[in-house]
Amino acid sequence: MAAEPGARTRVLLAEDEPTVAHVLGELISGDPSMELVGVARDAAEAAEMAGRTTPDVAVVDVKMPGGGGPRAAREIRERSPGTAILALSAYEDQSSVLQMLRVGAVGYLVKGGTVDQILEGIRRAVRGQSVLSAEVAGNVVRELAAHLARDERTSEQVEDRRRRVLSLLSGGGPDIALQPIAELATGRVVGVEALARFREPPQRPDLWFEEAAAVGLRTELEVAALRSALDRLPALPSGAYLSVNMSPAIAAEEAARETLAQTSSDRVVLEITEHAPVEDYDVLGQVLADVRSQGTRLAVDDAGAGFASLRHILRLEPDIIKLDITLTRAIDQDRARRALASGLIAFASEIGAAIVAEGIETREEIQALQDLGVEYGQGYFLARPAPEAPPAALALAS
Ligand code: G
Ligand code: MN
Repeated sequence: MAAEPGARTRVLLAEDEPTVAHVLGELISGDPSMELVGVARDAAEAAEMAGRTTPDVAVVDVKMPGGGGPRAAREIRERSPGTAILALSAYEDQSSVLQMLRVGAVGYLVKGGTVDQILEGIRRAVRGQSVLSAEVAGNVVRELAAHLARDERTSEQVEDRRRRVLSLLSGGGPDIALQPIAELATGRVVGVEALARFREPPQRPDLWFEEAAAVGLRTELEVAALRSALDRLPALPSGAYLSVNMSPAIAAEEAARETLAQTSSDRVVLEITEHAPVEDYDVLGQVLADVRSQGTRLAVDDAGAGFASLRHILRLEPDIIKLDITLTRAIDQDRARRALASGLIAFASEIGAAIVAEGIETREEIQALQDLGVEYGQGYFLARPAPEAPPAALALAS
């Protein structure tokens, strides 16, 4: 609801961490166009204060006690329907963001944003404009934009998505395509990556996983994909390993741990993407230690593309480092890519890891990679992902 011209924007802060509450409180009271009407420490208190003070904006921590941000947001809306709710989080947690939006938050701020970003976020919320933190990762922004664009976020739509994911799961999960990983010098197939494929829209695997996450079924979908992938192991050329994908957040989930415990072996490589942040290295480390003790090797996927590269790789101590497709692309024509790749290659040999280059599309890229000392690769130039398992060796026609 728009404040009257000249009137100060009345802001309620719902935040249980005292230091954050203090800093934000100071920030809001210090701005001449704003007035802090209260600071609530849990969801129930936030609802009560909102009912009493009917603020223009409520800034709500997504992880607060007493049912968390989503409960606080829901109850604030009930007691004070004119209040615009802004979710506040310590990190880019996609599922909390989506939950908050579903119960009616108009936007999202990341703690640690600049003073200006936070104040501007509050001003935009009161003008009825959507608020997106600049720090929210790209895929989250896409999801958010889609959500905010919909005026009516009906529970029917959520139910419909959920049903589609559940129906895929009850049908045995996604299809699997197999793409060989070959020794570049000989074409010998050393491994095969299993990739999830979807016949139904949105078809793109990343979008399917995002949709599943939005309806609380991400773990289920990842585990289904993992199981379907592991089923293909007997079809592989003898001696080739099966490389399966998993996001770091899922690795610690009970269902994933069970599947891994049942199927880990020295013919399995677990690829952990570098695109997603790792929230707890200790937990992830323990899970990975368990599967590695059964012979499973560990690969860092998409290296050079995402989060905290070297620190991440260093902590996971992988057996294999997969160079991201964006580093391989036209590497023969680009010194900067060669420099970055050669840094990663030196680092890999330092820690005793093998390098696999992803996304090779030309002979020239293979040559440049070999000149840099890369032994293994995969990509359309070698073979596209296909439903059937590849042969034991690829013909690298010259
Ligand atoms: O995140 P991950 O590296 O596991 O994903 C690999 C994706 O890249 C798969 O969807 C696969 O189909 C695709 N892919 C594999 N090889 C190539 C390639 O040579 N070029 C392009 N553009 N994509 C590829
Ligand atoms: Mn992968």
